[in-house]
Amino acid sequence: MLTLCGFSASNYYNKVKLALLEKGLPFTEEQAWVGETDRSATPLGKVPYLRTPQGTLCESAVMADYIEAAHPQPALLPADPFAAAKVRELITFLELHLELVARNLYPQAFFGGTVSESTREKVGAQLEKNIAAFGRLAQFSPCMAGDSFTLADCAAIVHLPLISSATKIIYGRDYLADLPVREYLARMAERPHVQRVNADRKASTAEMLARPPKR
Ligand SMILES: N[C@@H](CCC(=O)N[C@@H](CS)C(=O)NCC(=O)O)C(=O)O
Repeated sequence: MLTLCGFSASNYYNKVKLALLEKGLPFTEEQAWVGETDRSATPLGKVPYLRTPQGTLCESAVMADYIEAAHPQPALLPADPFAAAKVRELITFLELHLELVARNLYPQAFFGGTVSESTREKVGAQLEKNIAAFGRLAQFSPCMAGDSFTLADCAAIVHLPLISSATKIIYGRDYLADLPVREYLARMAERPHVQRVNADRKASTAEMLARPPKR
């Protein structure tokens, strides 16, 4: 049995949770807020982490690969090595060049902090460039990597809304507006497991924001 540890407001947690749900695998959830994680499982204190019968794993990409290799059906990666690499290319691009860059805005966008003017400018320019490049890789037809639902969709469904919201809040404009992201997310939200992840996310976000501030 697998245990996914972390909390449902986290986009990286939800990427793995969606993959588990779409694969129909039994798993349990163990709530661990940032600051309350098992450091033997996640040395940087990040979530998610995964308990498996053989031991623990951190880093969501590693978990997704492990889950896919241990439970190949239903497949969330194409069997063809090149097609599978194209799926991973989209995930890496989304996380390294979009989400991790936009993450610099989250303290102000979502947590009542402030980001400096120079960060605001630098991140804005990087996002503009990286999102245009992402638009040349992403297919949205109807899924991220073409016809089939893959791990790239598990990533896009959880990361893209955050990038839209953060840029809307900080720059007054959704930097993803030129791509068919809204239509894509609406299409994906027809899937029952996406609805479950989104409902859990809302409940967990409310719980997170109601927690007493860290000292
Ligand atoms: N590369 C990591 C990123 C995970 C990540 O950044 N998680 C956030 C929550 S969404 C976190 O734990 N932040 C707390 C921290 O970095 O200390 C992964 O893919 O699992």
